Amino acid sequence: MKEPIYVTRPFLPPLEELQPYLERIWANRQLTNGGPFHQEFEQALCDYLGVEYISLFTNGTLALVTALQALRITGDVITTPYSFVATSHSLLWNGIRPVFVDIDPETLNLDPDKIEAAITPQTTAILPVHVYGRPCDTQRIQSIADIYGLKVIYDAAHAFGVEDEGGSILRHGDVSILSFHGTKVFTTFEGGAVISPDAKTKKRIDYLKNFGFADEVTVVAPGINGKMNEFQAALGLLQLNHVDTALKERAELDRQYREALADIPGIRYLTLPDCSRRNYAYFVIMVDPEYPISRDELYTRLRQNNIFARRYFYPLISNFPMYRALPSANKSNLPIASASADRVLCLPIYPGLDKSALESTVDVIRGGRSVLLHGIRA
Ligand code: T4K
Repeated sequence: MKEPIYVTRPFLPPLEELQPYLERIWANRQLTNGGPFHQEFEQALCDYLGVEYISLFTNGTLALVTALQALRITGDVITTPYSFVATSHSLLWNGIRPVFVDIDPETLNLDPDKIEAAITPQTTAILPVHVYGRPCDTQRIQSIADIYGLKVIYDAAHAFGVEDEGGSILRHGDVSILSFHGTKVFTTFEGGAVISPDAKTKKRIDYLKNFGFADEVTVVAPGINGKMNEFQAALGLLQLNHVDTALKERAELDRQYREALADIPGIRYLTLPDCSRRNYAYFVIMVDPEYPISRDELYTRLRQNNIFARRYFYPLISNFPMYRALPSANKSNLPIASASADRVLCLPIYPGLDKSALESTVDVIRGGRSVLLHGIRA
């Protein structure tokens, strides 16, 4: 049996590079609660990403839940159904009602043309996602938010290192959140962060992630435990030494896929996002109706060949039981998101993916065509 080829694999630096970090943790015995690695990693990340205020979290979901708390978001929030379920779950965890708005067919991000029609007196914020690390139309979203007095919280879980002409895309909106999960381009195994625009917001978020403690005897809010521990922070510092090399490798794999898949009828890949620095977090294809077999048949065919592509993001969030009764979850309100969820397939892309694995993936996709030519369905 061939080695499985997964949609992603974490990039792990040489094990011996971890040793000195572990020795420091063992020596000073500060394991969590804002220890030295936590402080160092927060600063190093600010420098790397080109932002001023970062609060580290134990994962991206708690970062998002806490960011919404910190901004005191209530009522209804406009968001995309085309994302990982944590995006909408963070709203429910805050007693907020998600209002789903359709996506743009090119970027697969929230369609700014459709946001205004969904705003009501209950709307307090917009929660867009830079899906696959492809920047949202941040200018249009901000101008709508300004007109209607709404906050903007960016779920930037996929967008580590992405920049537009003005710098990091994490600077947009009222806050942005990142995920450093093991499946992400930059990982601390589990981990996340909130990027704030000013010291005041960061301070409030830092209270909230530490039970609401302002000092040893003062609790200013019903906070949660969202703290990143020293081991995670050490992993982050170590990863930062290698992230540029990892992103370069991803860029090369992305280029190879584009070249290899260019002439397969019915297979369409997304155009490169329009930004000055990309992170190549996912390689996304759409299996269109002219492709001889369905998306799900291709997905199964890849699995039969030990290639574990993923249907991110199918089903749509709006189809899950806790959301589907919402009026905005109706399929007729979300035609582009529904069609995209039915066609999408994310192909394996990660540093260390060897050329032969990429070629096998492309061969199976090409095979879908020859299968039809020979009159056999997968
Ligand atoms: N917002 C958005 C837009 C998100 O995409 C996410 C997370 C969040 C918010 C929340 O952030 P976190 O709270 O997670 O920090 C994964 C991840 O669990 C999730 O972090 C991620 N998005 C989502 C898109 O994908 P699964 O269930 O698809 O992962 P899993 O375990 O099936 O892994 C996929 C493949 O990756 C495996 O087939 C093999 C490989 N893998 C995975 C892990 C965990 C490894 O090689 N090593 C590993 O340790 O959800």
